[in-house]
Amino acid sequence: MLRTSLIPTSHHRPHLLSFPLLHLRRKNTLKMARSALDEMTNSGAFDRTPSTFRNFISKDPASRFPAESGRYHLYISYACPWASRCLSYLKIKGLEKVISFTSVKPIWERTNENDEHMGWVFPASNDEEPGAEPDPLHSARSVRELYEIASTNYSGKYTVPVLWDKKLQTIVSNESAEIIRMFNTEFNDLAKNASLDLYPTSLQGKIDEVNEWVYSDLNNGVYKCGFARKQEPYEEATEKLYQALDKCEGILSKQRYMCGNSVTEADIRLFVTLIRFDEVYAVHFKCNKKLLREYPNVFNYTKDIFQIPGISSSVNMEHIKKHYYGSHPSINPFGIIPVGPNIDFSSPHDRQRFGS
Ligand SMILES: N[C@@H](CCC(=O)N[C@@H](CS)C(=O)NCC(=O)O)C(=O)O
Repeated sequence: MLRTSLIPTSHHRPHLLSFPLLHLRRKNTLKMARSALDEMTNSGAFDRTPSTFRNFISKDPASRFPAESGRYHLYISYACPWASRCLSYLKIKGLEKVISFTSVKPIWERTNENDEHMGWVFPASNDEEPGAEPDPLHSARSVRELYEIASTNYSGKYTVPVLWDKKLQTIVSNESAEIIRMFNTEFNDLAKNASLDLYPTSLQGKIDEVNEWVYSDLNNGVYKCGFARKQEPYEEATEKLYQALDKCEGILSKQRYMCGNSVTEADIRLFVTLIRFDEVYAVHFKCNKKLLREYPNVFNYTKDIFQIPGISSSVNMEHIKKHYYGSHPSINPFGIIPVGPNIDFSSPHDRQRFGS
């Protein structure tokens, strides 16, 4: 069986060569993190480990991973914001008939009887957990098993998303930021919505700039708040989080989307965090200084993105709530799921005031 190299093979994208060992040294551990709950520095701050499989699908038929209909499968969890951004792309680009997908169950379980690892697992049948399905390709019990099929010596985290190549029986990529770029451009000969470009050349500089602070202070920022084990890193992360939300509110009071008056990658990346904010992060990750609903522009904007055709089907709030409240016993030992607030993101918004 062909194995995918664990060293990034992104020779045409050299800036992506961020070898994980540097991070490991900083964390004073020679073992890679097995789960997000292990990703702590000595100061009690949360520090996310980089992804490992970094191959690219290309529209060039001669490439190792050419864009072909029916060849690739996307494994996701509806709960996970990184996986959800890939699913959002699959839907809005009209790739449902080209790339199949499967969601795991929302609550982490033991992945192997021989050790304590907790992670993503598949249901045994279609009825076990609405939205989740058994693995259609290998009947794997866990996402961990997929990584073990792809590589015999993998020792990192068993994360979703996983973009799987059915032909070479391996993982193409487990980095959502790169999977969405592939979905945006490389399948355009097969996509129903090929003309939608969420990373147009003219806006790339702007999108990259927004992505940078949105990633560190919001997407990852909520995790830094929630997983902090000391007061100081929690407060530092909270301060940056609310500065970033205030900045979004300012931008969105002047224009419909984050990079102007057309929707871009920056909006999809921001949306996956905003949609989880009041339902989960405000309570579970202690992001309660202000709620999303208290930011009129950001709140209406979240509804606006939710109502883009295809997006609402990438949001499964039941999985989202079950996962966070049920999978982090160090934060929520009894796994109680708060009953509220059940926001209706399909209700009217005021964003048409900027034009459509
Ligand atoms: N860099 C990855 C991050 C993915 C990630 O952290 N996924 C989380 C779920 S939200 C996961 O699968 N965690 C499993 C674990 O921590 O063991 C990406 O953006 O694709």
